[in-house]
Amino acid sequence: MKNILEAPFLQEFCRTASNMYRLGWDERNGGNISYLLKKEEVAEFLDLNHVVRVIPFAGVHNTSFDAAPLAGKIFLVTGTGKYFKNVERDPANNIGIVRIADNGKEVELLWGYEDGGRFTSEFPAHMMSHIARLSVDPENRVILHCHPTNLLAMTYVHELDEAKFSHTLWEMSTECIVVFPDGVGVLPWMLCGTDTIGMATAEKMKEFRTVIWSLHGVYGAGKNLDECFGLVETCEKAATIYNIIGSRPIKNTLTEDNMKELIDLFGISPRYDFFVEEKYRKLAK
Ligand code: 2HA
Ligand code: ZN
Repeated sequence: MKNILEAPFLQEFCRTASNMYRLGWDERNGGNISYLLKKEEVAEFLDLNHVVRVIPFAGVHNTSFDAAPLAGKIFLVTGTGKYFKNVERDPANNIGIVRIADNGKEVELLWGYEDGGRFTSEFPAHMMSHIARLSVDPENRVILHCHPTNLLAMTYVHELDEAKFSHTLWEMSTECIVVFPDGVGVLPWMLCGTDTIGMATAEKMKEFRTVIWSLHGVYGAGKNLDECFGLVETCEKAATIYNIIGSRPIKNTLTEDNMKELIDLFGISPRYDFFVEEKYRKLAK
């Protein structure tokens, strides 16, 4: 059996947590990541018949969430109360590898959380989001939550209308419409760590890979850690530009005609219903 601390998927996970910390997206114990692993890749490093302990979902928060659609799937997940700052230095205490039990109500710990810890309090939101993303994209493996400063600031001053919020982000740099043509979903402030916000997030995840939690942070989804990280990074960059502009008068911006040129060049299909001009709105499915 190879050393789990040398597993490429674990090392990449740790580096991602460090990068998120250094960018200021994960202060204190803020944020969480769940990464759907391939059984074969885990089997090279861990005995899949050895369950360290069984952890019920219900813990800090009560949950009626049923993870049965994910039964048997293995996830690498950040621990509750743990700091992203410490993940890379001490993975065994700060993250864990868990398998969803057949009853859909608990997980089997295969490795990690060595100080007796457990998965993030946002676990139901993560698992519900995985179920939602997998239903529209079987390749989706990552759900990531964090508190990027500028996106968060933007939710204090921008209307929380999904179409307007997405459009503003698209205007803030040329790359945006290419990286997230699906726009961003926006939820109002809701109590975190609950099934309710989990279900609302998952519902949005059927349409969007990015879901803004107003006055709190963001959820991102993706096929791999790089793609998911890059998505949040691009949204956060756009929000940074929005905040730097502030209330100064706009003299130039990306127009919808500019966006259409990018759409045609990259062969993407954006949320045309988020456009303003009728000639583009007509193209909405
Ligand atoms: O895990 O970010 O939303 C800490 C959080 C909760
Ligand atoms: Zn949070």
